[in-house]
Amino acid sequence: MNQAELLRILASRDQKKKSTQSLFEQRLATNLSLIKIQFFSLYQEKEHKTYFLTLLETLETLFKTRPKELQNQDIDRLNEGNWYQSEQMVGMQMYVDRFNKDINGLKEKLPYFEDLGINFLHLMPITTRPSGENDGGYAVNSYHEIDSKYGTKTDFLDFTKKARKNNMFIMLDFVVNHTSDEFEWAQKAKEGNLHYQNYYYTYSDRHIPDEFEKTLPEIFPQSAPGNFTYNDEMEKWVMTCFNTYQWDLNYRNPEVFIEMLSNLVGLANLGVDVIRFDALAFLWKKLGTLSQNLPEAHTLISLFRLCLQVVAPGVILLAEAIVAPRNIIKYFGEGTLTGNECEVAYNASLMALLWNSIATKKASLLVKSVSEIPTKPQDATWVNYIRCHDDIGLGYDDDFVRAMGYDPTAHKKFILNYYCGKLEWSPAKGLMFMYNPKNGDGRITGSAASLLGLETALEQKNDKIVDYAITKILMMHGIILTYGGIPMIYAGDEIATLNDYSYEQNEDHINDNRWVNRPMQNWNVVAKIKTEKDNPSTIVYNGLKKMIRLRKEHTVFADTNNIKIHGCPNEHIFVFQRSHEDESVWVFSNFNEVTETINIGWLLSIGILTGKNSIDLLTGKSIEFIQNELALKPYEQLWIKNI
Ligand code: OTU
Repeated sequence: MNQAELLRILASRDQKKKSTQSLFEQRLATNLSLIKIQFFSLYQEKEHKTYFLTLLETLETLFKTRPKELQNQDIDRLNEGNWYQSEQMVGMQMYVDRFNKDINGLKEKLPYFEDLGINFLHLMPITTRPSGENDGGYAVNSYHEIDSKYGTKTDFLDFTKKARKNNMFIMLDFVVNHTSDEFEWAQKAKEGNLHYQNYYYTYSDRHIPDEFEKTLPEIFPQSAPGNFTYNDEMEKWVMTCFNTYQWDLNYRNPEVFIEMLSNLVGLANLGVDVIRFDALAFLWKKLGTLSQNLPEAHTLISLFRLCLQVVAPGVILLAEAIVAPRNIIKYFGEGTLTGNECEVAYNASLMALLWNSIATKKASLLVKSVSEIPTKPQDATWVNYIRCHDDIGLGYDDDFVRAMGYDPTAHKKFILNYYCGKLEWSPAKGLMFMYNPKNGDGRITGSAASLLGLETALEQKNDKIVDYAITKILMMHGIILTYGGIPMIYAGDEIATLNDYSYEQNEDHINDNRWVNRPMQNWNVVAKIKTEKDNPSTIVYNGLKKMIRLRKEHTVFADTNNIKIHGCPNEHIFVFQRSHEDESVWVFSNFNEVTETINIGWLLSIGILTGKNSIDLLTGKSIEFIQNELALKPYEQLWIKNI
């Protein structure tokens, strides 16, 4: 079957030819040959021809379901170019219920976002889920039925409509790797329906599961060891890489792909601008491998992207690939078959390296790692963040750690000890997440403020450490606001929220200490911002608000791959430069708890003008040199610009 043949099949259908119909045909024709190559590279042509025809029919049906207003927006977005790279983008992530009760409660808070300068929201899952443990909604019972605790579909459609009017962008998750064990397919599978058992990886005995276990790593080794769960009703083993109630979808079955494409479009049609592909590195499983980052997973993501290009081209994808630095950029489609995958990816490497720099008080590993990772494609961008709802994984490249003269295992242990209360001198207050004694791996949980020492400082009533913690919180956010990409602030961090230990009292959360960094938004603290000026929360809020404003005022902060990392001779100081045409801004961050200096000669060598010819945008003051040295106070940050 060739492309012309397929187009003929489509054209021969009894369809009224409207202008939207020709739009569909045009988009399909543009993407068809790639879609076809990729589809048949995953699913053998001989056996799966009819599925391909089903896919084409599905695309046409889906195209018709796209609301007119969103279709028009798609066209505007295509004309607009890469809107997501703009310096105007500033994001915040939140659980709708923990932020302000429900969708309508969230809508009431639009003025809060406007005050701070937020124009992009990542809402954690809001669709139906099992009533007990549900991984914060990442165990989905449906892909677009809104859970009644958040409101109704109408509430959400109203919300996205209002958001669009206010130039607010919305991101929702597409939990693409698994469904809950209560999802309709899982229920049918449990009833013995073989057709639906084939939507998951199900096995009647341990033979294949045991083979898989030889190479599959464990994601939640403490709370959900192993990667298979026995289901009594089905009397079969089912693959569950995450929690026991999250069943991995079997994308070797083309029907799963086609159905999930419809689910994806359903999500897009709610008026969502960015779709976060959750755990996408895990999409393809293969015996004898780690079953992460496999080429077939990339092809699958690319297929989703190309199909969405036909139906909803204004919607972009975010890759949640918390994997090794070199593997992350592949999710931009770099070096893969078509180059079409996600427009945005989490900068998990930067995130982990920033926490490394806080613990070591040095920027050296950060500088080495970010300078040696290949540049991302021109049209792609990062989500830069310091904290999210998950744990912090120590995704450092061991070769770089060795190059710094550290032993990777000992170094990992040091970082875990620093953050998880094992070092007396460390002000950080975090928890160990999913420690695996088999290999010494562990991850870290805790809120930004607690990890940066605010909780300890307040307990000790130590003003100096309180000041340091506040400065660190602002410095870390200053980096994600200027680094290049969309900064994503975790709700609560803008008011320096501490760890929330109440999860220990909740039986659905007790086994998952990520809940320590998923606090309820404290509106009492917010109410005091106007009156209590010296409060750490107020200082952080106002500091962030100012940095956000400054970001938006300078086009250098739009992401055009215009970043240059400088290896500062002072290893405690992280320096990078953002440039656009004749304008440059250099961001300096001191990771040490003492004052650090840099010689004027080095500043001149990277283009900074001296003699009152440069200013710090944050204070508006000119840069002072004392005896030919620039001094940065503990955790101080400068945004230097020549005038
Ligand atoms: C994602 O994260 C979500 O962000 C988590 O909240 C979910 O629990 C999970 O998927 C399952 O849906 O395991 O600890 O290596 O780190 O994809 C976080 C990648 C997670 C994983 C990441 C996953």
